[in-house]
Amino acid sequence: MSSLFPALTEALADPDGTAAHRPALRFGDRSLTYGELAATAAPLAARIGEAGRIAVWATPTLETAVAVVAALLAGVPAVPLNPRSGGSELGHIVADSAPSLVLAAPDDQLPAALASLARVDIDVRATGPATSPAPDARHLADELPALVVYTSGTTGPPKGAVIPRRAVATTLDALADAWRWTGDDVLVHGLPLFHVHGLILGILGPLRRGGSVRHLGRFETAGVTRELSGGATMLFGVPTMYHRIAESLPDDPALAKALAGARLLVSGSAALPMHDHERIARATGRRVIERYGMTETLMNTSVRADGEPRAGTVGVPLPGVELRLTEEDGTTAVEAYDGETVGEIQVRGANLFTEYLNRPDATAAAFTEDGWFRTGDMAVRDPDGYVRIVGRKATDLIKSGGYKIGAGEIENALIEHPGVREAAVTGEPDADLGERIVAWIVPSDPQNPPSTAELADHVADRLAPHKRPRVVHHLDALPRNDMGKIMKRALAHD
Ligand code: MCA
Ligand code: AMP
Repeated sequence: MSSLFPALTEALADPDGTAAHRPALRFGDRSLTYGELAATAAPLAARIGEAGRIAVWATPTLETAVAVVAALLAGVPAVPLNPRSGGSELGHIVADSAPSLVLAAPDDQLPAALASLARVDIDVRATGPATSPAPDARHLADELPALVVYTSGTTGPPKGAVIPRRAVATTLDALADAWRWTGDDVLVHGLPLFHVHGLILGILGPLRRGGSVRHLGRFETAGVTRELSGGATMLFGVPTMYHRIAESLPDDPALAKALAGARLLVSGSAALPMHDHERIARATGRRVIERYGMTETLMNTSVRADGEPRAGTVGVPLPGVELRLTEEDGTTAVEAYDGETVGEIQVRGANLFTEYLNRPDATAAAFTEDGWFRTGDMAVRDPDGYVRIVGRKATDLIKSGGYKIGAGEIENALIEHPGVREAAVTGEPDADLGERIVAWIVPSDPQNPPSTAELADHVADRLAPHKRPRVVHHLDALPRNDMGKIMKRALAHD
């Protein structure tokens, strides 16, 4: 396949050319031009070129961006790790993905779960011969994995979605078409770099266009104001970020002015509530547009830059994405475009992942016989094709802060606490997070139940802080049906 990053290839070929001097990445006060990125990523690529698969300690820093670009230049699949992951989650990901080494910034302290891996430090100031590592063409074939991104299911530990190079290229080019996204755009965001949204869209997206990205390190409205008033043209965020923006707007005219001047404000990873859409539109005169994607499919639909920014919808299928709604049987297509017939969204196209690593069973279950991927998201279609997501099939998947979290993985972690005899986890509406995680536990000793903080720390230490329960209810017993299955709907309505 041709280069994923033409501007970088150009900078490699001509280190003194115009392309080489264009800004590529900025994190705080550290930045790299395309020439500098080429000069630091190419030697790193040469160094890791023989590795089978590499892990990247994916802090929100320049180092992570350089590491992933180096892996892509080398044709070596990268597994981004959440640096806040707890021991059992990291242990699972490392055992499952079996990387041969981990790339980290020189001063990163790596946890015990990574102790068995060889470590290569990422030195963003190191330069080598500005030549391409010229990896074997075999390594750069379309179907070969670019990234393995771990994503939660309803039960069990996260699964590694294997994302091939063609899916990355396809999705980014489809978004370029939908958003009129060019090398002149300057993106600002504060998303984590171990998921599709922050890493593929937020870092690889600008690099594929030959444009630039300014990462905020951590999301803050002050950073959004600063960057959008200082030349940035686009903002990406999850609904929680737009909610916080909407909350700040009444007292922050500079933020309103900065947003009003942006070319495109894009929200994704979960539904942006209508109330936040309206508050932002009123204060800035600008509409946030939504796009809909998934780790396994990358991006499926979007409101187009030249289309009607219809709030409450995720727009229309992107170029090259086949989208259908199906009836309960999962195979009969819903023909209606009436804004009310609900069906499961299924998609096909070059934007899709190839498989779940080491999980042929899960991969097979995710596709229909004729190759449609079952998203589990439920939607209706307006007469002109705009898609409205109305819910999801599995109640055991929770979206909190834009992170997908499986109830089962939290239940398994809670049960490991000596003070917990039984546990069930649900999501409930939360104005800031979309949904908050609620744990329903039967304590081992009803007189002395573990505190909410203790259970939150327990889950954060094993899994990740964003998976911690925010509310804990104590019960004498979990409601079960005749088969012994926990009746979660009864819990949520208590
Ligand atoms: C709190 N913290 C703890 C504990 N409690 N740490 C350890 N143990 C505890 N018990 C820490 C947290 O780590 C964090 O640290 C701080 O306290 C506050 O945490 P929290 O309140 O949970 O979150 P927040 O900082 O308020 O974060 C809100 C957020 C975040 C910034 C919106 O949720 C976020 O970044 N979401 C993005 C999710 C995302 O990118 N999803 C994409 C996947 P500290 O303050 O130091 O940080 S979906 C996707 O990719 C698909 C393809 C798509 O469609 O996009
Ligand atoms: P993840 O598995 O973490 O990649 O999250 C993918 C899921 O996020 C999808 O299956 C949807 O449920 C949800 N999602 C992503 N974008 C949107 C959106 N704009 N509106 C509603 N849900 C979304």
